[in-house]
Amino acid sequence: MVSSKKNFFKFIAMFMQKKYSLFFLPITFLFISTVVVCPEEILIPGDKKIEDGFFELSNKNKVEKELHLYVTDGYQEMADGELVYFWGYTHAKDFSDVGEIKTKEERDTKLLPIKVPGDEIRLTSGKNYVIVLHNAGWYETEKHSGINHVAHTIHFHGLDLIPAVDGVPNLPYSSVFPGEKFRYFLTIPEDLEGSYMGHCHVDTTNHLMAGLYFPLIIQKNPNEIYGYKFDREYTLLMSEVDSEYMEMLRTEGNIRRGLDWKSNYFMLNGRIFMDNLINPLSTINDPKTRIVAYEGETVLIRLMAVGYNHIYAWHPHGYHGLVIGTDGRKLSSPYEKDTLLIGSGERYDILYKIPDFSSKRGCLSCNYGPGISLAHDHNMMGMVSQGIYPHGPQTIFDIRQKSVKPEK
Ligand SMILES: [Cu+2]
Repeated sequence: MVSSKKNFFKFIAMFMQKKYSLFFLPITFLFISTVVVCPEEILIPGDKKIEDGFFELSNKNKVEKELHLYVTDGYQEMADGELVYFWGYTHAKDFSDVGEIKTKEERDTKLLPIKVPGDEIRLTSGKNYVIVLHNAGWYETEKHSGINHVAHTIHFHGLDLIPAVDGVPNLPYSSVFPGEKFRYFLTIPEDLEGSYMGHCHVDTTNHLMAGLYFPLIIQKNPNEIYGYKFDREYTLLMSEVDSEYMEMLRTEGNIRRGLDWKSNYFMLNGRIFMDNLINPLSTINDPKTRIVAYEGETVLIRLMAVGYNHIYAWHPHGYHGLVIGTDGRKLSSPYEKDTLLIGSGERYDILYKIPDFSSKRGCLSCNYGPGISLAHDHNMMGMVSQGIYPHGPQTIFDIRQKSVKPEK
């Protein structure tokens, strides 16, 4: 090896004495810097090496859980009766492995229908996880649609991971094509907690906006975050969709029309509010979106946003929330807000203390007590899905008396 290196440099020296060496000089240096200076190994080691390193780092060889996520397409009914074509992360019961999906029949029998956003994933600090992404393929598209063979990834938004499991295509791994799968090895640090998201990072304008996102929660202890205790928690993910653009993807699949996107639905946990209060698909009739609490309790809201260009303005009537964390970090100086702007990718952890009405009512008109009050997007564009007010990201705080038995 030593002698071959010697010969190599001897050859370069001889070459440099030739007249035409000036012409080749830049190429020569480029060659030398590539072969001699850069390491022979590729930047990121292969899948097996990542796995070995993962187990070595984890120090226990123990995986807390292996979760299987499947990407496919489908329809979601909105509260105004419209069926919107979406892409989504879904799964089988308990996120178990049901193998590769090859037909629509297999998909519909083995997997839950897609939901936008995808179901929340909750991981525990200090544990190891393997998340397996399966591309289950498209089954609702026109045959000639340009999206029939697209690939996907999972980007764990906010977790600051190494490139190998960061979900950016070809950095260094190819994204996951129909029929393929990919394993993401995650070691969650002991000191990490908070609110995060997962989303696809392939052709992100199309894949993210089409519905490929889900809330990801890192929890140290139940009913506690950043040292604060709470009684109940709600994850509220605000997002937008252009149902006409989605229909274009389904039929034609021209992914180069990203700038044509014009959202006509603004959603809270994938739903819109309806003025018909008993509409079962409305935000307020979803137990994950209607904020129910009892006098004297503390409620944590994990607010998240996914968007094209909409900035949401989260505004609960009657309550100032204490913002204690953002983007997976504890705030050293928490602050109170009744209107909180949130843009695509951001997360806020907000505590709402519901006073005990009987002992802490401050004034006759203060809205602290049992009853219902509104919470909505104060960016008015968001409050007009399909052009109709108040069909947007709006829900209610439903505060109940202590004497009524709480439903945990
Ligand atoms: Cu994707």
